[in-house]
Amino acid sequence: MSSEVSDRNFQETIDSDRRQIHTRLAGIIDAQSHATDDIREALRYTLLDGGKRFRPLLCLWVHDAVGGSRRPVCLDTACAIECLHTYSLVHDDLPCMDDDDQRRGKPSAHVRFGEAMAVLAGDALLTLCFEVLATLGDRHRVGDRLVVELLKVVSGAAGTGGLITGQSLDLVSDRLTPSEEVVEVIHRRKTAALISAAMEAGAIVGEADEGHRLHVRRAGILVGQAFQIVDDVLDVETDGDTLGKTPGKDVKDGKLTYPSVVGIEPSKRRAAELVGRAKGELGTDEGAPLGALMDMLVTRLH
Ligand code: GRG
Repeated sequence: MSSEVSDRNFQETIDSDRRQIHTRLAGIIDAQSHATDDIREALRYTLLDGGKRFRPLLCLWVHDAVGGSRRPVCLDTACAIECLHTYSLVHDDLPCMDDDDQRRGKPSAHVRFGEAMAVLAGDALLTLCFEVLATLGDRHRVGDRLVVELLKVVSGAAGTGGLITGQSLDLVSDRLTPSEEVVEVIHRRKTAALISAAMEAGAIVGEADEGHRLHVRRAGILVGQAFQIVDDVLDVETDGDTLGKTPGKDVKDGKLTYPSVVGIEPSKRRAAELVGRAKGELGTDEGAPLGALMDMLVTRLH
């Protein structure tokens, strides 16, 4: 998996793919013909305004890296995963969860629309993910087998095998005995599972063989762990404007984080090491776009 890429090409590709993701997400919301104006506004607010689009980019770039030829199918798949990710942020911010009133540089959904509407918008986004995946065959020439594979991988990351267990452990993490192992379990479930699923989904749509898929899945877990460590470090080191959410919240809430267990500098080193191992799994050269996207994770720290 490799191809040379200059900084300019890299940025242009990211910008162009982000525009495509945005346009497709807007189309997905517009197609919700029965949505009330309130729900449509909440969907547009949460999904279309902000977000780095890291998961859909990984999905698309893995598809390209394995030599896939179904970009439009992959764009729908990537957008479905972004819907699911956005649901998790909307529900994570609720007063009964992390109680955060800022997200993506603006008031959280429940602050802007009220709690009930935020719960509904999150539910709608979660459902939308599976609707978009289940109806891939209506819009593209894809077989049921591919659709079922995608549904398996994404639901596996969304349910008790991933986000739900990660979040439920995170909620009680101030009462867990601090250790690197415990933090890693939480990170694998609440963050790495979905990032890995996004990458594996790109490999599935790109028709990678089982061996290749396994490497992609492993790389996804490593990148996902690095991503959450970086997120934890940024929570300590960055101001609210740059972060787009309330800084220092993990410490205030007594959350178990990587920096709280091993310290800031070892956390940074660990994130860089995990990204290096992920690139090794993929066989990605320094200059290849997928490797550069992973590096972007760690360079967010400088
Ligand atoms: C089931 C009620 C209910 C809630 C579930 C599943 C869940 C809530 C929360 C998932 C846990 C979670 C939010 C983990 C954090 C992962 C993470 C680092 C999110 C931030 O991702 P970025 O930085 O965000 O990619 P942007 O805004 O750029 O998309």
